[in-house]
Amino acid sequence: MTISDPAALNRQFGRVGQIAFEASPLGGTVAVLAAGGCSSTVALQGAQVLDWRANGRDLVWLSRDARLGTSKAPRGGIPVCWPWFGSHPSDSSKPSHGFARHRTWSVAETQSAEGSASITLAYRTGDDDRQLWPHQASVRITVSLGHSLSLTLETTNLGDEPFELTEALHTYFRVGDIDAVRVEGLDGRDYLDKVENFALKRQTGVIRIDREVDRIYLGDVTPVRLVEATDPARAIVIESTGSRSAVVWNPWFERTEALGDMGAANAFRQMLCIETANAGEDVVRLEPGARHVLAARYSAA
Ligand code: TA6
Repeated sequence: MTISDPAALNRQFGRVGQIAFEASPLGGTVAVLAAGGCSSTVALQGAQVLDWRANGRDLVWLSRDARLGTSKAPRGGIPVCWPWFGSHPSDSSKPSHGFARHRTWSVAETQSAEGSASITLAYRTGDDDRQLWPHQASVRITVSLGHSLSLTLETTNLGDEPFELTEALHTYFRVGDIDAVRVEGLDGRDYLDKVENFALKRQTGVIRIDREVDRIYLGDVTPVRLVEATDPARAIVIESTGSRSAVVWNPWFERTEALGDMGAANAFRQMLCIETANAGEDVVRLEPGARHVLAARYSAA
């Protein structure tokens, strides 16, 4: 049984001054991590990181309409897309980005040391998931806060048959102004342009956002740097392992309106998703008993 009562979680997993469980004003239970002057909030719903504050800055964007405990995952933070990324490969009636972001995860363990704190949340597929995905698996995510924020997403095949997995850490970074943003590190990479029906294209130079951008970059995608021209010294560096794809997404005007949960018509100006993924042709095949680990580390200058 999943324990989500904050008092019970604090007794079992709380770490004085570093990890506390609370009833969130958004609804639902969250863990608040504090370490080395940084903080981060992780919801049990979807194991979704809701914020990350470091060097006095809010680095992760969350819609002002975000709520926990509804049938929709909060827009923003770091949703976990699992066990498929985007539309289901053969049945578009199934939920976008899989079902893990809609489930309540259990707390498996917490750790703390001077300057660092981490929490591991776990989910095991069950009867409720069978119609959506006919496999058995366990998934664990460890969110570690210190000088950087790290997420490690580990999938184990608990069934008797192999399965294919796509997934992503769908990180919404907060930016000052989208017009001043550039993304470095993907020059020369091929990408699938979702805005143009998955046309295969090649990136030349840095990425600038001046329209709807929805791309799956393929191949060697680490490290990637998110830089703002107004303050180039304060870049965010994204390093990944277990990934051969990265997604860059900004919905721009029309998609923002269509989404309906971005909080404001111009909210897209303050966010950019850079997602560490196994997506596109980067599909993971897991044999019975096998394990795959996808990990991202975010460091803010
Ligand atoms: O990662 C980019 C993307 O797959 C886009 O195509 C976009 O629609 C977005 O994720 C958000 O998906 P959601 O299901 O959260 O509305």
